[in-house]
Amino acid sequence: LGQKGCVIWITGLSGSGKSTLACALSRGLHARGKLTYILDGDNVRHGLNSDLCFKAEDRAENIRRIGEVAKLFADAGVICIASLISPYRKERDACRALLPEGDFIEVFMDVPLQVCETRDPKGLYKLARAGKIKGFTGVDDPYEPPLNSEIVLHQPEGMCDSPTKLAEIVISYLERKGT
Ligand code: GGZ
Repeated sequence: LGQKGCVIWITGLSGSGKSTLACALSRGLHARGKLTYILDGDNVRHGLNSDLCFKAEDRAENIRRIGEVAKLFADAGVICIASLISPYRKERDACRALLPEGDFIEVFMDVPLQVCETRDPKGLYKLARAGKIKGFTGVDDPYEPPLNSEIVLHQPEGMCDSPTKLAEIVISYLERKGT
C-alpha cells in the first residue's frame, strides 16, 4: 500500500508533444497501478488560471501556481504530471525547489522550433507569424531551454518515436530511481 508522490514537469515549445506525452505517461503509470494527475497549462488556464494571459509576469504566475498545486498533489502521494511550456528557467527552478531532492523530474521536449512550427497542430504558429498573435513562444517570445533536466527527449524530427515509447523512457527512469 502507499505510493510516494512526485512531480514530472514536462517543458517545451507549443507543439512539441507535451500533452501527448503527459497522456501516454499517465496511461503507462496507471497500467502499473500508480495514481497520477495531469496539470496541463492549456487546461488549467481555463479554470484556476483563467485570470492570466501570456505576458511575462502572467506566464511566471501560471508556472508558480501550477508548481504549488503540483506540490500539493505530490504531498498527497500522487504522481503529478505538469505539462506547460514554462519558458523561464528561474520559475521552473523555483517549482523544483518546492519539492524534496529527487521528487521533481524535469522532462525537456527537445524539438526544434521549425519542427513544431511545421506541425502547427492548432494553427497558432501561422497566426503568430502573421502577427495575429503577439508574444508567441519561439516566434517573438523567449524559451529558455533547461540546462540540467533529468530527462531530455531529443527529437530532431519531432515525435517519430511513439508517445508510448517516450513514456517508457520516463517510466524506466522512475523505476530506476525507485518511484
Ligand atoms: C505560447 C500560446 C500563446 C502564446 C496561446 N505563446 O500548443 P498549445 O497552444 O495547446 O499550448 C499553448 C498554450 C500555452 O500555455 P502554457 O500555460 O503552457 O504556457 S506558459 O507555460 O508559457 O504559461 C498554446 C496556447 O496556450 N497559446 N497563446 N502567446 N502559447
